[in-house]
Amino acid sequence: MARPTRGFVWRESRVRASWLPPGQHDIEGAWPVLTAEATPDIRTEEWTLAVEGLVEEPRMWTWDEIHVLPQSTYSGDIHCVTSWSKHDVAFRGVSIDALFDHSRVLPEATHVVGSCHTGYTTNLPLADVTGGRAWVAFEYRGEPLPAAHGGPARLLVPHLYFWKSAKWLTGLRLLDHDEPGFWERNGYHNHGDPWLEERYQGD
Ligand SMILES: Nc1nc2c(c(=O)[nH]1)N[C@H]1C(S)=C(S)[C@@H](COP(=O)(O)O)O[C@H]1N2
Ligand SMILES: [Mo]
Repeated sequence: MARPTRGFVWRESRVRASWLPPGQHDIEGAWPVLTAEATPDIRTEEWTLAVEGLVEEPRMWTWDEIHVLPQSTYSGDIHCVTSWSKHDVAFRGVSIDALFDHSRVLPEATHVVGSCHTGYTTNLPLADVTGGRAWVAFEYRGEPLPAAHGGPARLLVPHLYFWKSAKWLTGLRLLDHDEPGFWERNGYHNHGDPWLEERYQGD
């Protein structure tokens, strides 16, 4: 009778799941809070998001206005540079494409800087936030995004390390050059692709 031995089970548990990028482990049910600042208390009535810089129509969105835009869901995984990954998350929000359709990005724009209520910033190539790969997310599993996780709304760029997903997002600024953000100026990789292990400067 082919019953798995202890040794068999031991080896199986060390087979890395295919959804995990190199050097990452599964955090399973948990969702750690990683915040450099104190969690701000932002009421939706006072929430705004600016889309500015190299766009034809700079625009400040209120909570009600952004909720008129088409919504979409990201179902997939997230990867923190500190090595935890979370499988099968489900965020809902408005794609950055939907915001940019409205503001019409100028042809010279190449990069975006996301900024936060707290002063935290992160930089991204324009190509990484367009094409249905980035959102302003305001729901997690059908519930309002908790404040500790960036609520009322955060940037979500799940194909890059999670530090790019700026919590308490207040603005997206389009630039014709790159402008490293908070962690990018402090030793972290400028791009942050988990599949290429772009963790630190020089990786
Ligand atoms: N404003 C702000 N956004 C932030 C951070 C932060 O410290 N401040 N931390 C980043 C990092 S390193 C990670 S891993 C994720 C953590 O999000 P979570 O606390 O919801 O897990 O948020 C990112 N966005
Ligand atoms: Mo992180």
